[in-house]
Amino acid sequence: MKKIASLTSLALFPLAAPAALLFDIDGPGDLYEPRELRAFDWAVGESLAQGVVLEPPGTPFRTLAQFELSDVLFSDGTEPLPIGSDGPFEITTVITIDSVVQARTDTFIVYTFLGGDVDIYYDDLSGPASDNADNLNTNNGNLFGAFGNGELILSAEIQPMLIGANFTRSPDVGLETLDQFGADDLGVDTILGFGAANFTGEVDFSNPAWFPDEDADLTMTITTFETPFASSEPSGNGGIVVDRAPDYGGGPNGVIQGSDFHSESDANTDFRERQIPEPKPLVLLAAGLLGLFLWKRNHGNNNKTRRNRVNA
Ligand SMILES: [Ca+2]
Ligand SMILES: [Ca+2]
Ligand SMILES: [Ca+2]
Repeated sequence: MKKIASLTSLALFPLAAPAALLFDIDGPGDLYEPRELRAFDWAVGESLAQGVVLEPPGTPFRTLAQFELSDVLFSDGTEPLPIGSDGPFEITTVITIDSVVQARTDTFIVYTFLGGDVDIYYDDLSGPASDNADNLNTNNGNLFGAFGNGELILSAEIQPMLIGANFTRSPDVGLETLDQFGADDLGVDTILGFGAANFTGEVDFSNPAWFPDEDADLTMTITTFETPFASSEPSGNGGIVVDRAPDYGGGPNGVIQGSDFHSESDANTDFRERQIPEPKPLVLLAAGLLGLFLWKRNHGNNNKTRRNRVNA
């Protein structure tokens, strides 16, 4: 009887391990096959927190962020993807986060997530050149929508979170040029600072040609919100993400109350198969572990147990 219980526990262990989630980089295309997905590593992109600058606690606001995928981490290796002006395809994401200012000091701000959406697109670049999320094109007026077009391959709903993000303003330093990537294309100064965000998303749509498994969840980490832009080209004249160009309020970035805050950002996304809690297997697992414990105590660990008693 005890042996049966211990065998049951061993048989249940695979259920406790993270399940593999399959991903096919080019969906129905022939270049790639489905492999076990671990994570997406996005290229440096950008975020725009709309109307939040210097607003007091309790103020709701929306943050938009956009990234192009640069590396796919599979269980058997990493697959680098073409980015920028390189084809033949691109995978991009557009993120909408609704938040509220939770607390702030002169140099530190924390935000609470109310919700939001993550949409991921596969674009075969068969549309106009302006559909290409090439940051070098971002200041010629063509960026608008480049990160949010193509075929929707995954959509997730951001879960509310008490403390979701933070931003620290570097104290005692003056303003700098916001666009320090190549030429200054924006002509805007900025305060200096950095922040981060972390949230989970419940996938409410996945395209089976790219994600053959039905139920997936993800954890998204925006590892940095940072000024100035030092390693990627900010979009400006062409607008950012969904609906409009940055509004600096006529002053430097991060200075005029009620204006947008524009920052360079980096992000990655971890994927996992959805784990639906089922009490019954957990009870069985507990019973199995108890059985294994009793069996080992009565057999394998007898000598050790006696020795410990002597030492004590
Ligand atoms: Ca394929
Ligand atoms: Ca695109
Ligand atoms: Ca530039």
